[in-house]
Amino acid sequence: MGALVKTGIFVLIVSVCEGYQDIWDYDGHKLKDTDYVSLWPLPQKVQSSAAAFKLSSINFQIVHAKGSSAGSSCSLLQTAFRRYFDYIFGYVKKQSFKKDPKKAFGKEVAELQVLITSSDSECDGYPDLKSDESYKLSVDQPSAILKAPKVWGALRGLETFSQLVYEDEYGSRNINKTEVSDFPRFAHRGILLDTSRHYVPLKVILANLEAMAMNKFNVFHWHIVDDQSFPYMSRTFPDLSQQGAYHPYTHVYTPSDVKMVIEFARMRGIRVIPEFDTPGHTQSWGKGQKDLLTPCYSGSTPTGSYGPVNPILNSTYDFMASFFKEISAVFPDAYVHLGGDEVDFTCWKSNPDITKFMKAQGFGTDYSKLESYYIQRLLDIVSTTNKGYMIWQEVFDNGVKLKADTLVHVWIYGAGGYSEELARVTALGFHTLLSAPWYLDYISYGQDWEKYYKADPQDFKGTDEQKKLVIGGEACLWGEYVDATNLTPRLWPRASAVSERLWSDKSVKDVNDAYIRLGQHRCRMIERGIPAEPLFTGYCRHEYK
Ligand code: CP6
Repeated sequence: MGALVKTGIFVLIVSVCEGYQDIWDYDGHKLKDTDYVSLWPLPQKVQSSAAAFKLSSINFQIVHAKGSSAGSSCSLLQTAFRRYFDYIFGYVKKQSFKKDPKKAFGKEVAELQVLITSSDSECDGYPDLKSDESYKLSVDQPSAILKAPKVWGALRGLETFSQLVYEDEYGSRNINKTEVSDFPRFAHRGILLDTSRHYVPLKVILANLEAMAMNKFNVFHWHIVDDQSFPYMSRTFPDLSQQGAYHPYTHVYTPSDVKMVIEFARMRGIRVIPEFDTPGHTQSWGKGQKDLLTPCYSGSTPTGSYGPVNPILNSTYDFMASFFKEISAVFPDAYVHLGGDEVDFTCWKSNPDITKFMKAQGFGTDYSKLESYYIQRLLDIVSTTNKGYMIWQEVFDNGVKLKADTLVHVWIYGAGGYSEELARVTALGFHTLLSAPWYLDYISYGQDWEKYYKADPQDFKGTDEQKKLVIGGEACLWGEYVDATNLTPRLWPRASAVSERLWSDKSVKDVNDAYIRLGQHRCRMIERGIPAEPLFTGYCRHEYK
């Protein structure tokens, strides 16, 4: 198998044998496997030349440029400098004893200057849907320069800079003269993790936030509770986790755990959007909150089991008002995800009080009207907390009246795919994001990353105006078959396919080229301590840490 790889102004000829890559330049010189081609996701514009410079761990520094609006008081950048310095020189100690003959003569990049150009760097703020993540990077000697309007772009540029550094055969660090100009194609690039079907320890969540930053993802959609367990420790309603978590002390996220996740994410330019899914998927809520769920009946007697949230009691809405008041204070993001998916009507149908209510409201036997009634009231409650909301597509499908800034999350991969739904949602002027092609908990034999890579959120019939309403997408890792033992390798590098689709230009779709870069990106994640699974046969230079 052979492929042409275009990296900026140079064309490299690549031959692939059993997954391991030998890469040759246009003159027939063999390049090291890490040269040139390991950028992921591919920046909007890269121009690189063959001129290589050295980086030495003794001399090299990442510094604030003169005139930057962020200085050493910006801990977000200070800690990012430290993190990327460590990633760049991660294997220095394992240098071979062979002398590098070129070393004495080679030109060196002695510093990376980081310049925040806008008067407000946003160093102490939270990222949001409108954050500017653009940056420009110029690698030359003696200094490389990274320019970004805001710290968010600087974070993305630091990642790119670190990806340009490669190790030569003597173990020293090299970087080629390069110009990068970059910005994301979509503003919302997320990962959904489910911490209800299995508890996911804090350190696994943090490791995945770190991996997300390596892939320029910027939203952690935290599907924190569901039927199986309620690990979110609420200050207002402590019984929810006390009774509803798998274990009341060890399998919960305390207020300080939640704070840590939010701050760790912020430092990496990642938003945390919590999902509290109702009225379905709420079995665990019922354990610690009496009368919240609908009692199911067999004829005229209660069976002892419960269905979705009970939509006919005022106490339900009082509870939701206090609960979401707390949530809106704990999570700083401007959005919460309110779920609304997969509501099973069987229990509602069995309950005589509900039937009576349906009649009184004139709903007939259309239970989706009852669902809409509930969601409508919930949305009104959440609106008063000054949050925007995201909902799963069923809420839109059922004709619930939505505020104009509602984000409709498309997840159903129907017989006709998902493109008709995107067309319907955007035709009514709603913003939308896509998950339907990116259910990473689904596994199958072979290289399924290609399938994720080929899906495009703007492939549907619609006007340019409609296409602009697509804000991005999320890769979902539902937790039924996933816990701390297999979460990270199941997610990476398969989710990386989604990160390039959401960051890079629409025209970046050469699967052979992607295969080469993704293989190297995966090895880099391993070097950085993320146990990402292999794409196919082959090996990494530093597999065993
Ligand atoms: N849990 C919740 C799930 C799913 C959804 N919501 C789901 C449904 C179908 C597939 C995968 C996941 N496990 N709360 C749907 C959004 Cl194929």
